[in-house]
Amino acid sequence: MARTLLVTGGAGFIGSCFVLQARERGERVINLDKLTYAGNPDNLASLAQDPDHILVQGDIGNAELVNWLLRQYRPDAVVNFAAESHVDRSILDPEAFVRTNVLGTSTLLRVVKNWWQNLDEPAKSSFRFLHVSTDEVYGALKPGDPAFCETTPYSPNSPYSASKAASDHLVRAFHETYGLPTLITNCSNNYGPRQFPEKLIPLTIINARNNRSIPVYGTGSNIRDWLHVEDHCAAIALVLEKGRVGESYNIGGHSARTNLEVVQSICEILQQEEPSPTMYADLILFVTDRPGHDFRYAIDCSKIERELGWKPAHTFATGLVDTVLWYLANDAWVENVCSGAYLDWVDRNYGHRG
Ligand code: NAD
Ligand code: TDX
Repeated sequence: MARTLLVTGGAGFIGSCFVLQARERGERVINLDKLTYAGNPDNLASLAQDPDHILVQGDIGNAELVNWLLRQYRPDAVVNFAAESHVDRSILDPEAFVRTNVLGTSTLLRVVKNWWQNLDEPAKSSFRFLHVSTDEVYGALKPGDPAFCETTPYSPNSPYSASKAASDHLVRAFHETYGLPTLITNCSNNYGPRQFPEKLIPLTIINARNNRSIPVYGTGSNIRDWLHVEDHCAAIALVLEKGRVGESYNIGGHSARTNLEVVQSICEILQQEEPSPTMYADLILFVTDRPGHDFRYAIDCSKIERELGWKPAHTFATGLVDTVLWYLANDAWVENVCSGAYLDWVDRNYGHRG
């Protein structure tokens, strides 16, 4: 029988990509998603008639619901994407991040652990709980520092990364204390189709196309390592299949760029695809920096490459072109997510930056 996965947060940007890939592999997916502003069933429109994708609206912190789903569907693995994911929102409302990322993950772990303890062999030893985390838990690097590896001490700087770090520690503790067969992945900045436009790359594409200014925090010299979402999800599937229980795996794209380089590249691609009489790059506006803005992230992903044979399939150059083309071709998706609630956010985050 095909494997069953309980995926949480599977209507978001990365989770939906993982769900689509899982269905291509023939796995049955139970998708538990609260459908916050970031959760979008349109991301899964191609699965609307698929009986092996079951979308359940609900919270990972709802113990009764999670318990019922486990008993009803008996998943072979839980893959936890559910989170509040935007650093700027965590600066304006940290508690929402503690509620889902810390308390929600804690409840999910407890309920899954209680259910797992009563499984018979071989289901018990083959079960996996995979937690999707971020490179931001390691803190910020200075220009010449070596890239983050799995043994780099945690040193989170934003309420978002602190809440993700706390959830990683809980996952680790459930393995050490109860023997729950856990795995953690820590990845760098994702990009690709269906990313909510609060994040730098889709925000830049959408603002430029609408002739609105492109806000670059500070001087634009902060560095991120960009990973295509499909490469990230392929890596998660590999860790789920072959990763060593109790371990964590870093996943990166070998594509470190300054924010200004990223924004300028997008403007060049747009100029090529939809030439504008005024240059898109003229829309770049340097605005007040993000408080506590991490200067640089870089991922050493030699462990997953060496142990599991993973390599990213996309280069940033082609991946970025494909991403811009996806946004150009999907006006209806863009219009749908740029709703009233999103406009409120734009006002709250950018209104005071000048
Ligand atoms: P996203 O914000 O696009 O999606 C998050 C999803 O979780 C949404 O569908 C939302 O409705 C759902 N959700 C939120 N709270 C929930 C709750 N309490 N119960 C159930 N569902 C809930 O985020 P994303 O970019 O797809 O990120 C997915 C995961 O990957 C997160 O854990 C994030 O920390 C991690 N991550 C993201 C990136 C990135 O670059 N986007 C990088 C590293 C790690
Ligand atoms: O308007 C903007 N202007 C700007 O200069 C925004 C929204 C961002 N930025 C900068 C801040 C960052 O240095 O661009 C960089 C990328 O910003 P985000 O897209 O907000 O991502 P980041 O803060 O790096 O975090 C992302 O990667 C790690 C995800 O949102 C996290 O969920 C993930 O864990």
